[in-house]
Amino acid sequence: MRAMTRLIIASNRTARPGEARPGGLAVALLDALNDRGGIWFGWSGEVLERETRGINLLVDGKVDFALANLTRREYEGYYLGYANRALWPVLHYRVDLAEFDDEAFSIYEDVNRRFGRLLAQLLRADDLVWIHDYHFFLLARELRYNNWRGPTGFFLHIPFPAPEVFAALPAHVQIARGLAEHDLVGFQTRRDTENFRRYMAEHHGAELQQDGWLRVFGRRLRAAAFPVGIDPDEIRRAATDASASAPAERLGRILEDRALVLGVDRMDYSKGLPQRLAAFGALLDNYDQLRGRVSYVQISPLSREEVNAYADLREEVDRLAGRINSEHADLTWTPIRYLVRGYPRETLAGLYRLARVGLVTPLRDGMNLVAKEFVAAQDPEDPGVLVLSEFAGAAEQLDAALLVNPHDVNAVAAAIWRALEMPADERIERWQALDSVIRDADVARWRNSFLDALTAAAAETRT
Ligand code: GDG
Repeated sequence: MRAMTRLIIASNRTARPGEARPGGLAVALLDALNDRGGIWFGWSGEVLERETRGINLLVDGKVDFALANLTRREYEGYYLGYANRALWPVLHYRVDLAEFDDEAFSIYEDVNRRFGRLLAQLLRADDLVWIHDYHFFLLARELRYNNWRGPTGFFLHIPFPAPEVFAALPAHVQIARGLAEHDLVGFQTRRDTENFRRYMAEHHGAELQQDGWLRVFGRRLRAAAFPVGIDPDEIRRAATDASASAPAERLGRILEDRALVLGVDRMDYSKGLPQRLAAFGALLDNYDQLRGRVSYVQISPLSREEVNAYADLREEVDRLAGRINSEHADLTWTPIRYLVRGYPRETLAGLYRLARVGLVTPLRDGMNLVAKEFVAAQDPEDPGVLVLSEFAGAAEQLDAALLVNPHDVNAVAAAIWRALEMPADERIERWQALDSVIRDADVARWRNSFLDALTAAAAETRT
């Protein structure tokens, strides 16, 4: 019997053995690697002051972790500079926040080249290569340059914006050429997929064919949507586990009979935190009967603090939370608990379950897994209500949530009010619809459908 093809995953960060328990997505990728055997290739997380070459191999059962370090200059140019100061904002429609620096792009290119050469050395003829996310737009190009001809897929975890926005990137042509080197390019939503196809047609004369296929730059490739899912059972177990319920119970006692409104987001300008706080402020202004009856907990672990836009955001959110509290609090009630730190996964799951309302209102989001985790953690007999931004990728699937425009502060306030007042039968009905979506489109289905589509696409491009 022929051995199963090895799976090779490339992503900027990996879930290497011995690190803090990774979330559902990393576990799902690890499961696939454990099934087939393979390599997880990426950055080690180490930044070295001096030159760094080569790769560290860590072997864990059937999985090899192949990790490369970055120099300080690479970390600043590739990671902070290009990936986080140019690509992240533009792909989230924030051209206003983007910093375009030719040197940063050239370091990004160099890191993709160096990593591509390192990865090419590890590949065997019948491997299957799956590249993740915007850090590695140019990796496949380097693999091809190093004579790698095997099946190669790419998945973008963040939005692919409207063509007019994507084309603002000074290097968009190089990136388009890089993407065209894959057999399959996967996106979170149908909208992202359409944006990509329209961009390829309008800017590069791509011929758009049936079933997501396109012909461009002398190659044929397929673009399709594969919405990322979660492992609902893992979250449900965590939410009902004792270790989760202990902190949630403590919080429950502090809240007494106040309704909990919960937000959980990395501190990132894509998540719409200032708008959300303003909406909560408007809720308190507009519905006086809520005074003392509702408590909003916002958990926001810091990220990318070295990027100015993130430091500015933190200041703005600090200021807004402080102001709303000072306007509305009294001796026995603080409306907002704003926590700039992370919590263990179990604790989060317990809090999701305790919450009456889950507030997920990003201005743009590839998918948003918090929305799905919130649904999975609910008590089926007494579920909370999800208030979800129409600009999260998840809205394409979770249309039984209360969908809102996160920029419309009064409308978000009204949706929170409606969620707080919603009768049990409507809550249950909406929750059942949401739960059946997240169960059906779970993370295993995401992974398997991508890998099947990649195998099929590669077979087709080679006939
Ligand atoms: C990108 C895309 C896309 C959050 N706070 C804590 C914590 N988390 C966990 C959540 C969730 C994950 O982090 C966040 O995932 P999201 O999907 O919400 O957002 P991004 O980090 O921006 O992820 C996004 C995703 O990639 C996958 O494709 O959905 O659109 O932007 O799992 O639970 N986990 C712990 N403590 C925290 O305080 N342990």
